[in-house]
Amino acid sequence: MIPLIYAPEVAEAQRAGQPLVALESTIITHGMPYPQNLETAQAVEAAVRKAGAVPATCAVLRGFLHIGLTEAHLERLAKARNVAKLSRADMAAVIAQKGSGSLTVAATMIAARLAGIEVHATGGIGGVHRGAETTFDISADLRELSETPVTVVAAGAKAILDLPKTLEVLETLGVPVIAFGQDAFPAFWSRDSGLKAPLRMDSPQQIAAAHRTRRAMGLPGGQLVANPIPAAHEIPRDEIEMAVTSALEDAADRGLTGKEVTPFLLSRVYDLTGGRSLEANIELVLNNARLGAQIAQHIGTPQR
Ligand code: PSU
Ligand code: MN
Repeated sequence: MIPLIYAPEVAEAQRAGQPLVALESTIITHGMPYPQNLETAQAVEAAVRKAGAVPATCAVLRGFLHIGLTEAHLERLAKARNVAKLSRADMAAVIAQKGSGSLTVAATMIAARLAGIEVHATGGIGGVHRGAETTFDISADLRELSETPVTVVAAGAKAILDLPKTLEVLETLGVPVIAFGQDAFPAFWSRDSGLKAPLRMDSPQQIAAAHRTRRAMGLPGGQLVANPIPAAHEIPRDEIEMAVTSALEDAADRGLTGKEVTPFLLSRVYDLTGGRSLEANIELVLNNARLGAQIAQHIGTPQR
C-alpha cells in the first residue's frame, strides 16, 4: 500500500470529477527564498482555482505522500530548513523510512500519476546541465517525462542549463516539446531561447487533445508544454547570461555535484540579479498555473 493522503479539497474534486493540477514543492523549499516561496505557493494555488481547476501541491511528510497540502503544511514547508529534495531515485526510500521531503518535477509526476492527475504546472524543469559531457549531470525530470503520462507546463528551461542539449535529449526520449503560442522554445526569464521548439500549439484544447491521443495510443510518458513568460515580465537574455556565467563559476569553484547543483545556481542567480529575477519567476509560475488549469479542464475527468 502506498501511504497517500489527499487534502480535503482534492478528495472532494476527485469525487466530483473536477479538473486537478498537480504542483511541485521543491520550488518552495529550494527554488525561492522565504517569504516569497510561501506567497508564491499560495498565489499559484489561487490562480489554479480562479482558472477553474483544483490545485494539489505534492510533498512527502513523515512517510505519507500528500496530494494537496493544507495552509499549515505549506507554511511549515516554506519555513523549514534542510528539507530533502526528492526525485524518482529517493522518493520511495524516504517514504519507506517515514521521512519527509519536497518533490521535484519528476517526483511530482509520479505522485500525480498515483493520484490520477494528468497535468502538472511548475516554473522550470530540470534538464541537461552545461558541461554535462564531463559531469553527466542530466536531471531525472527528462526521463520522467518519457515514462510518466503527465502533461507538464513550464516556462521552458533555465539558462543555467544547456538548452540545445536539453532539447536533443527530450527528442531522443520521445518527449513532445510544445511551445505555446509561438515557434520559439522559451528560456524561462526570456520568451525566446533562440531555438525553435519541435512543436507549437495555440490553445489549451489542442494540448489536451494531444494528451488524450497519446493516452489512447498507449504511449507511455507525458508532454512538455513550454509556456513563454508574459512579455511585461521578461528579462532580456544578455542580462541574465552575466549572472548565470558567474553562478556557474561559483558552483565549479565549490565543486558542487548531484542534487545540490540546481538549488545553488538558482539562489546565486537571484542574489546576482536582485529582486528582478525572482519577480519574473513568480509571474511565470502563475502564468503556467493558469494554462495548466485550462488544459486540465479540456482533458476532462481523470481516468484511473
Ligand atoms: N528549475 C527552476 N526552478 C526549480 C527547479 C528547476 O527553474 O525550482 C527545481 C524543480 O523542482 C526541478 C528540479 O524538478 O529543480 C530539478 O533538479 P535536478 O536538476 O537536480 O533534477
Ligand atoms: Mn542534476
